[in-house]
Amino acid sequence: MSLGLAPYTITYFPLRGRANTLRILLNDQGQEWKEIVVTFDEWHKGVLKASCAFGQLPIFQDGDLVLYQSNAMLRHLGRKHGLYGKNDSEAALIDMMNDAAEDIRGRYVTLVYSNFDDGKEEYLKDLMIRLSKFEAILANSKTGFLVGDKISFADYSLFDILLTHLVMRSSCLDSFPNLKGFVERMSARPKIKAYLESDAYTKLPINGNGKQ
Ligand code: GTB
Repeated sequence: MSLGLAPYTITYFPLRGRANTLRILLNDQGQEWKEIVVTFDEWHKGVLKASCAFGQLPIFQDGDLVLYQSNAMLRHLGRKHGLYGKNDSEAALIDMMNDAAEDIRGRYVTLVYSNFDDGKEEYLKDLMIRLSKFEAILANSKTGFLVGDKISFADYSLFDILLTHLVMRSSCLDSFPNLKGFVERMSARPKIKAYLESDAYTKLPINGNGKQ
């Protein structure tokens, strides 16, 4: 994972958070990368934050290219590793799927960092509506992927956000057989399976405030 010749570097907190989809994708694609772990103490000194384009982590480096914004990183890897569909129409649909997964993630982050204990039950009700939309999309998929006949970066995004919500409420997919099947298939991909069983995954909290 972090050999000297790794072309990629992820700089992030010791969290799953916004780096986990990237790590799942890179593992599944057999890529190597280096991790630079930033402690919260280091971050609060403010020097690194001031140097970040938008004042936030993660940072993703691909040689001389330095990226901020986790979804731009996913799209970059999508383009580089054949995870962005086979034509412009599929690419547009993959963007759409990733944006819908991001809508869920954004709401999740707001809940976790602002109103977790009081807002959780209301949040889960809304989540069910959002998940039902993905359930219908997968029910219509002939391949089990969100778009086309091949995995895309949006599949990794959806998978990660589903794993996160299974931690929050282990029954959240019980009425969504297609989403359940999707999680099972993604989890069984050999490199993803190995990653999900590794300390690199199991020992990291999802969020920085102990909520999950
Ligand atoms: N839009 C940016 C991106 O996608 O990269 C958002 C980046 C961001 O929110 N970074 C946060 C940060 O740097 C850490 S991720 N905070 C420090 C600061 O602002 O000073 C927080 C987080 C935790 C867990 C999830 N999750 O589970 O999905 C998502 C985000």
